[in-house]
Amino acid sequence: VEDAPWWTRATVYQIYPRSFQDSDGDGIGDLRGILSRVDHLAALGVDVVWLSPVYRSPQDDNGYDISDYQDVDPSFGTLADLDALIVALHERGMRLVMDLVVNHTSDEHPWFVESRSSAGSPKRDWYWWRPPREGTALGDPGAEPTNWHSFFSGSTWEPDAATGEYYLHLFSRKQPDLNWENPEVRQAVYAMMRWWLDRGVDGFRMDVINLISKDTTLPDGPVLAGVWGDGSGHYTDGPRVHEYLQEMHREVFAGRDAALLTVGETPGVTLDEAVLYTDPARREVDMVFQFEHVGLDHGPGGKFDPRPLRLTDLKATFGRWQAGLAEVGWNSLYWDNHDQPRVVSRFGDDGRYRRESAKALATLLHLHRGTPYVYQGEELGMTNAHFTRFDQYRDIESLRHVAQARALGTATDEQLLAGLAAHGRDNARTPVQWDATPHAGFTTGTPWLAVNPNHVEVNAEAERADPDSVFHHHRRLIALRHEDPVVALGDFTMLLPQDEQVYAFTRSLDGEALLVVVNVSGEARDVDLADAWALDGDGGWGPLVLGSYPDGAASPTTLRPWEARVHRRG
Ligand code: ISL
Repeated sequence: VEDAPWWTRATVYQIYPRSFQDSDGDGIGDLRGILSRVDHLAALGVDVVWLSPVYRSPQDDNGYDISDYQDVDPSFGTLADLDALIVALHERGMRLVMDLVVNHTSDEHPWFVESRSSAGSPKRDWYWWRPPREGTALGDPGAEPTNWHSFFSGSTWEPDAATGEYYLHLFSRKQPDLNWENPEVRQAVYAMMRWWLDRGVDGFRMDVINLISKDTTLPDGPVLAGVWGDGSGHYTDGPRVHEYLQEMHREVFAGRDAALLTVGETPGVTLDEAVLYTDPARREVDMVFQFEHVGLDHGPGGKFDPRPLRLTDLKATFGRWQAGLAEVGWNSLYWDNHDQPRVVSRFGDDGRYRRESAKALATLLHLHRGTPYVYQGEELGMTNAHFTRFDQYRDIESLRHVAQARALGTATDEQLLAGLAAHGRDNARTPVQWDATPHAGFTTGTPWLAVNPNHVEVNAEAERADPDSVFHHHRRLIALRHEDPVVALGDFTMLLPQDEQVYAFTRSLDGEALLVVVNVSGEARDVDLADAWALDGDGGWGPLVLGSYPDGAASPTTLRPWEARVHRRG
C-alpha cells in the first residue's frame, strides 16, 4: 500500500481555460482568471489540475491547434501568468499537468509553414505529404491518397495547390498531422516537453496519443455511409506507438517520473492495448482515457445519433476495464470532459433530481479503482447547454457535422439539432457558473459561448454555501480517496450485473471492505444483495461511510430516488 504511486489516491480537475474564468472582460477565460479561482480548487481538495491548451494558437479547435508550443496565447495571458499559476497551485499542494497536443500542429506553426513552402523543404517530411492517386489530378473527386473520413467531417486530406500534393489531417484542415516516423520530429517534441518540465509543470495529458503511429502504406478503410471510409484501423494503436512512447519516456521522463503524472488520451483503445500502455514495467504512460463507456449511448449513426444508455451495458464495460487492469496497469475514471456532454444530463436527470443524480453518478465513478477526473462545473452539477438553434453553437466538430449532413442530405435539421443537443461538445463548454449575476460571474463582457440560464440556481456560490450540495459531495468523495486505502487500491467486485436500475459493487483490501450501492433511477428500490454482503444486526449493510442524502441511510436496504451509499463491513 505504501509503495503505491501517489496518483492512486489523487483526483484530477480539468480546466478548459476558455470557459473557466475571464479576468479582462473580453468574454474568454484566461490564466489570471484561473489564478483568481485557485481557492475553489483547494476547497474541493483536488490534487492535480489538468489545463487544456493555453499555447499560442489560431483557435480553430479552441487551442488544440498549436502554432507555438513554448508560448501562451495572448487571449489567455502570458508565460509569466502561467508561472504564477504553477506557483499558486504548488503553494496549495496541487500539481499542474499540461495538455500535450503532438499528433498534429496548427497549419500556422512554423514547422508546417516551412514544410508546405516547397516539395524540397527540409521539413517536408515532418508531415504527411502525398501526391494525388494515380490517374487523378489534385482536387479531383476521389484523388485523395486515402478514403479516410476526418473526425471533423470530410476527407482527412487537404490539397495544396502550390506543391501539387495533399497533406494529412485527422482533425481539421488547420491541424496537419506530424510525421512521427521522422526522428527529428520526435526529438523536437521531446525537447519541448523537457522545457516545460524544467519550467515546473508536473506532467502531461497527451492528446490522441494512440493516433501518432500510422500504417505508412496508408491503406483505404472500410467504406462508411457516403463516400468516405473509416481509416481508424490504420492509425489507432499503430505499429510503432509503443516504441515511440517508450522512447519518449527515456528522453523526457526517466529520472523524474515519480513526481509526475502522464495520461494518454486514447480514443478507440482496446483493453489489451491499454494494458500495454499502462504496464509500469513498460514505461509508457501512467494511465489512459478509454472511450467505451462514453460510446454506449451512440447509435449506429455515431455520436450525433443518440440512444439511451442501458445500465447493464455500463456495468459490463466498467466491469471489464476494472478486471482487465486489476493486476497490471491503471484506469482513469471520467464522465465529463470538454468533448463530452454533461453527465447529469446524459446519464442522470437534470430536472427534478439534478442534485441527487449528480451525486449518485459521482459516487458511482469515484468509488471505482482508478484515478478520477472531475471536469470544471461537474462538481457544481452543471447541466448540458440545451441550445435549440444552430447559431448558438461554436464547436468546429458540431458545425462541420451539420454542414456535411446538410450537403449530403443525411439528416433533417430537427435530427441534427437533437444530435447536437445530446452530444455536441459545446454542452460542456458553456462558462463555469460562479454566481447568480448576469454572466454567472464568468465575465463582465460578452461570453464567447452563452452562459446557461440555470446559473441563477446552479452556481458555485450556492453550492459552497450548502453542505448538502453536489460540490460538498465531491469534496467528501475526494477526501475519502485520500484517507481510505480501500478506495484507492481495493479489489473491485461487481454485484447485480443484470440489474437495470441498481449499480452495486464491493471494494476490498487486507480484510477491509466497502459496499457501494447506487440507485440509478428516479424510483425507490429495495436491494437484495443475498450472500454478497451480510446484513448487520439491524438488518442493514453496516456503518454508513458516505451517503448522498443528508439524513444518511433512512431505510436499511431501500434506496430512495438516485440515492447512493457507501457502507463499511461492520
Ligand atoms: O469528441 C470527439 C469527436 O467525436 C472525440 O473523438 C475527440 O475528437 C477525440 O477524443 C480527440 O479529442 C482530442 O483531440 C482533438 C480535440 O478536438 C479534442 O478537443 C481533444 O480532446 C484534436 O486535438
